[in-house]
Amino acid sequence: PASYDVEATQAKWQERWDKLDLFTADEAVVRSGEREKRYALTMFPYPSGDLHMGHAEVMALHDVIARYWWQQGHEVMNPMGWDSFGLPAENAAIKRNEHPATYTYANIETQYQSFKKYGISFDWSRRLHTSDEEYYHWTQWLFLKFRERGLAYRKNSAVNWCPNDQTVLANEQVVDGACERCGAEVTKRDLTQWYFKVTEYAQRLLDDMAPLEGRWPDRVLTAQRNWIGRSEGAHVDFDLNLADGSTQTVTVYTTRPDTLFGATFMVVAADAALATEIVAPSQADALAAYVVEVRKENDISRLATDKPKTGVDLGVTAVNPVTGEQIPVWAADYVLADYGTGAIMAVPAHDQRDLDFARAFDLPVRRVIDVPGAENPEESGIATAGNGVYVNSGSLDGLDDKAAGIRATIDLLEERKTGSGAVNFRLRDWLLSRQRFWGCPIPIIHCEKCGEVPVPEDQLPVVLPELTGAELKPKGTSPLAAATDWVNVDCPSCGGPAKRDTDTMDTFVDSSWYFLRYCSPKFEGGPFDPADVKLWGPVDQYVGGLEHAVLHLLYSRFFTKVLHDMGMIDFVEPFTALLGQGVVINEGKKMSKSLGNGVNLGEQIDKFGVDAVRLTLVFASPPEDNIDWADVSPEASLKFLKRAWRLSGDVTSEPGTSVDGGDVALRRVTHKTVHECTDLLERHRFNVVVARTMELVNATRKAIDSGCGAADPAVREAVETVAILLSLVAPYTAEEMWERLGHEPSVAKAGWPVVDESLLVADTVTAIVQIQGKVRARLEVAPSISEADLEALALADAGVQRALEGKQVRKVIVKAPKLVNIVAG
Ligand code: ANZ
Ligand code: ZN
Repeated sequence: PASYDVEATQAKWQERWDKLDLFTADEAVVRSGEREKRYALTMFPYPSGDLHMGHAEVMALHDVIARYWWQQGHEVMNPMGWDSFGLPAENAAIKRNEHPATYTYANIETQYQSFKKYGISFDWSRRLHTSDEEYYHWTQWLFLKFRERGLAYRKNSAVNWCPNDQTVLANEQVVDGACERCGAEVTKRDLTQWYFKVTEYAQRLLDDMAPLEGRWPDRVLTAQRNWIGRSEGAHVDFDLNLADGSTQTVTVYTTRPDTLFGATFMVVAADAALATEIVAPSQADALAAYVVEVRKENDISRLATDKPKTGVDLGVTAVNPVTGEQIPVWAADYVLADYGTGAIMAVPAHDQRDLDFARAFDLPVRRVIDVPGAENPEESGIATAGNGVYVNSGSLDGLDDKAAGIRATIDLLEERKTGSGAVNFRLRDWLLSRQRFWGCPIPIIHCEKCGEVPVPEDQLPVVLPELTGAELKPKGTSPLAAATDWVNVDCPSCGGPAKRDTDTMDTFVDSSWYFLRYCSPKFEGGPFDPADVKLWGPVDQYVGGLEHAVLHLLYSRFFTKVLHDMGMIDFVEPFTALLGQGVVINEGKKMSKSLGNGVNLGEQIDKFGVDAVRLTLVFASPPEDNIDWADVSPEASLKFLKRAWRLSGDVTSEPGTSVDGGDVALRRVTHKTVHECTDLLERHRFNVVVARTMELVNATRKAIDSGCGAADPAVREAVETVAILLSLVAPYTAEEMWERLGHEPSVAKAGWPVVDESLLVADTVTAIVQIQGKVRARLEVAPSISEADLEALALADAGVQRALEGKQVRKVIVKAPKLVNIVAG
């Protein structure tokens, strides 16, 4: 054909690829040592609609890596599935009055067809859906194993509540005080809920980040580090004198034990049980009224430094363990109940929040560090946090170094047994219960006699009950409770009447181990076959959005460590390398319905074809950067693909023709391109790979039209190289070119071109220009330069012209490309 028919090419190759079955990863060739394994993974989607531009981008980038690995001769496992439980699909289903299952599986089918059309090198034999019974069977099994290890437990506490989604949320799902999913402002509720004990792994989650340095984006590592929030300091015990004459010890956590001599009052989180426990009867009503107000606030506003301080005097005193002074104890919102111990020693001179509080309630301020050049906070109202000389601090007086002060205080506390050095983490346990229908049921039975009883393993999975219509809707308590036949069961332990747990699990539980299931998706003896995970794991390259920096990417690390400790896997980090792509925006703004600036992927594909859309996304920017659809041109991409395609029709030499003796200039361009692209691919500079491919196409076109001509074997070599490079980005065009070049499919397995190093060496030579036998200039010229061109260059050289001033050129002897001899006089 004379022109490139995008539609027909897509249809043709979709059918052929199905038959060719190119990308089913084979354990046998890895076991035999024939090929090295590579595990390429991209985050699986929620089935809450058809694929959109964001999916298209991440898949296009990810596929470059997977396909490059295949070309390099590796056995690549590149699976895909669906994160099919959860709020996005459930909310959408409810809106349409459909059952979440019907809606979810219909969308999965739609997305599956889109994926196939999109031509990603997925291994579909490993397809999984987390909402399938055969999958969530093992989510439940893992929950029970975690519980056996003390890593899943129930407790009552004030939890984050999304009033819109009508369910609790994990801390990680509260972003700036709002629900991560719907943006509604999050409030607090007292509830008994299930937790995973992530805190037990806090230190290891930090330590194991070292090898990820440079392989994961810095901002993800930083986000995780901050989220885990390790700090070093001390626990200090204060004896409280309560209103009824009794005493009680309260421990505070501080990062500045060295300021203990300046602790002039104590503050307890108003909403902590401790406040209500210790409050004097005369202050109890004031506290209760205050707590009602505090509950309405989120943590961010509570900790804000710029807001007026509020609090209630609890009417009790505490003894400062080093000064022996009686100091007042207050309740306030700026101390959080679930951080540290929920109580602080307030050092107003050296902590601004404490100072603001002291000023608001007329509490004493005492400077204990004299910071050179800083005003005394007692007068200035500005707390000082820097290094200085200790004053009013007993045995510390005269020291002038923070670290020494901290060490000395901890020694003092430990000696007197009123405290000790301590490490604190900001990380909280992961709240996993959800009051929603579309999730994995928690496999626990509650028996009045026996308490929590795990569902026996041979009775897993606990399958979701059949509910319909209004029963499915969120109502603040779990919809599963409506299925009374399902809820009421015999206790597996005593046989008495008991009830199933009616909450479902956070969907992030499902996605915390899916990458392991892919290794043996049909395995019936456990969540995965350890031998297969040993073969494929860990994931060599993970590609996806970074909005899950402290959610999925932290939870998966936690699961991996637990499974390692259970002896089921032999690695401790799930994702060896992580690439986070930017987002596709339009006209400078995030695509949204309200702005009406959405770009429909299907329409773009219909208009320009899959390859042009993919190429546009890869070419637009480095993977990490955002892509503004207003700045790119899929039309230009299509034009380029047509240019490339046309080359394949021009080649006249036979496949397999020896390239020896082919045009050296073009060969140099080809080999330099491959050499550079290999390096660019390793560094994920995929946009530059496309640019280099474009240059190679131009050079080849020029060689055909005005250079060595289409019959030169160097032209075939160049066009074959273009096809292989394009196979990473534009698979349809690449296949079509490969076929037109006389090869059997598939170009996906053609193999990466081997670079001839001798063609990479500098492609210039030095020409010497002599006048009367004296060297006057050295010129870098192409080895193929003509005698006439070299003579002209030599005579135009500034140094040569100076030497010739006032003289007449009598004779020029040119020996291209090395020598020009000028005789003048
Ligand atoms: C006395 C002190 C003096 C403090 C000083 C700071 C400066 P990070 O680094 O985030 O761990 N704190 C402890 N528990 C708290 C709670 N539940 N809610 C709010 N604040 C709390 O912070 C530790 C510091 O935050 C602790 O050290 C404590 O104040 C405060 F010049 O103790 B510090
Ligand atoms: Zn029982």
